[in-house]
Amino acid sequence: MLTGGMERTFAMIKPDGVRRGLTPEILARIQRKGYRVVGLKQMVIPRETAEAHYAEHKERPFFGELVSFITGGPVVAIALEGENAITGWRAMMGATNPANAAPGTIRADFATTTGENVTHGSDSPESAERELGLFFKPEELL
Ligand code: RTP
Ligand code: MG
Repeated sequence: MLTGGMERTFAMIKPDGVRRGLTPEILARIQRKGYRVVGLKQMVIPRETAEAHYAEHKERPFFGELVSFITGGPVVAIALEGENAITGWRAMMGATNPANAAPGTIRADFATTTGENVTHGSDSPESAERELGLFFKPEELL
């Protein structure tokens, strides 16, 4: 097997997804795709972690709402490993706005609004490393 494109990425089931009981469905999709779960925990994100996670959006008008939403209930934080996992997981999620998400993607299948769009995925290798470091200690990745 070629392993040159092996990557780790940070995936998250957002509070709306957890609240709606979508965790098993989303984990099943990850398993069927063939990614390896190398870290997983259900947690309420501390405000400081949420602000750091979404720091790129600090000046955007929706930042306050975004931080309130993401800290407003438990999430499932997941470290995924697989061939091209960063872009592959983003492809499984679909576009940020569910109205633009391709059929069969998580956001097309389970979400109706941009604000509450069920999952998160790192958008680059740099983001993946940064976000995995925010949510997991090295010894939690197995
Ligand atoms: P994410 O970071 O959560 O995986 O989503 P993304 O890359 O597809 O989208 P991004 O541009 O990074 O935006 C982060 C999250 O902010 C919320 N958002 N709200 N009201 C709005 O116009 C707006 N725009 C973005 C969404 O929850 C989006 O996932
Ligand atoms: Mg993003």
